[in-house]
Amino acid sequence: MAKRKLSKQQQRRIASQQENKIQDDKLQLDESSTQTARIISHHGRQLYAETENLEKIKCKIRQNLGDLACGDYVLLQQALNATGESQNVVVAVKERTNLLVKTGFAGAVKPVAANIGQLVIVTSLRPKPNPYLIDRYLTSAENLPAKAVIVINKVDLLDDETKKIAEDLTRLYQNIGYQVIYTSIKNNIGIDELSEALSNTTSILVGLSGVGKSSLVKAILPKEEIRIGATSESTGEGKHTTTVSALYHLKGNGIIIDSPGVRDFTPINKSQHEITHGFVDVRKFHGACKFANCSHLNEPGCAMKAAVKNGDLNEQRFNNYLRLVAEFNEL
Ligand SMILES: Nc1nc2c(ncn2[C@@H]2O[C@H](COP(=O)(O)OP(=O)(O)OP(=O)(O)O)[C@@H](O)[C@H]2O)c(=O)[nH]1
Ligand SMILES: [Mg+2]
Ligand SMILES: [Zn+2]
Repeated sequence: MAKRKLSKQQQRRIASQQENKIQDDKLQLDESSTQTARIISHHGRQLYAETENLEKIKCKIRQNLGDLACGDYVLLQQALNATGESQNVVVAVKERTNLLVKTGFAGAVKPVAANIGQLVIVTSLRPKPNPYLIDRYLTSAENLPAKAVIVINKVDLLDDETKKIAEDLTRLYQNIGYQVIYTSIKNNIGIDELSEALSNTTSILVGLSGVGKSSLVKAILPKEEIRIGATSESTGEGKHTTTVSALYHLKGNGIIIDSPGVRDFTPINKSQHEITHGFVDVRKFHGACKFANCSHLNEPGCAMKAAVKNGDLNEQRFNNYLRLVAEFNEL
């Protein structure tokens, strides 16, 4: 098969990545300079890490380290480059507690952020919340594992229609044990409650472009330089303003990572079992069906279908579960 030709943009990207990586045989590392740092942003050739005393350092990357992600803990060493200048080099990545990934172009798996304690799933009234997207993010959180919180932003835009949407969402997710926070940047609602929910862990804000993730970070940390983007007048969708995950310190003991908005998000599940585990309300009925290999579609004695009928399991959640399983099986 003929090799696919790389586009100019791809060639440039590969060249710049190569330029940023240092071949080991040209490295003169100073081991006495070793220090631990955490990656605060990483994009193509640009990598910034923060040392334990909160110094921000631009770094080069040693070859063959694999993918690095915002939130990774790394070891830095100083090294002399060919012209005798000292530079900081990432020489090793510490073991991760977890890694949030997403599927990129042509199904490629792309790291989003590492060592995450909490997923903050940000939705808004414009663009409207998509419960299936929320459920897919929740499965990721359950499997990372990480805590999950749901934010409904832009509540200043509440009207009769969106009020019902917001109330239904809140009831649904609170019933199964998730915290739901209403926020508005415009009317300064819920910012304190959100800040409180972010303490003592590393949280990442995820969700569609334009829901206001960066605006929330900016509201909590007004001094940080953070880009906020306009949304489309007609659809309310964002224009993918944030392009790189970036990590910030909160005043208390928390860390927040702002991430680029998505068009869609498909969790990378390794098995159907992971999907079941990802639905906290569905998994309670796992193993209770009459047939051990029940597909929960038409078999008699299905405990999940019975639970939906009795009102013990929300129908929309169950349908989203079946939909995710069906999509997984199609792959
Ligand atoms: N009415 C209203 N608008 C808001 C609120 N929060 C954010 N916005 C607006 O929503 C738009 C998008 O905000 P961003 O913070 O850039 O959204 P984002 O989620 O970071 O978007 P990406 O970086 O593209 O993923 C901007 O025009 C904000 O001013 C809010 O509470 N109410
Ligand atoms: Mg943003
Ligand atoms: Zn069943």
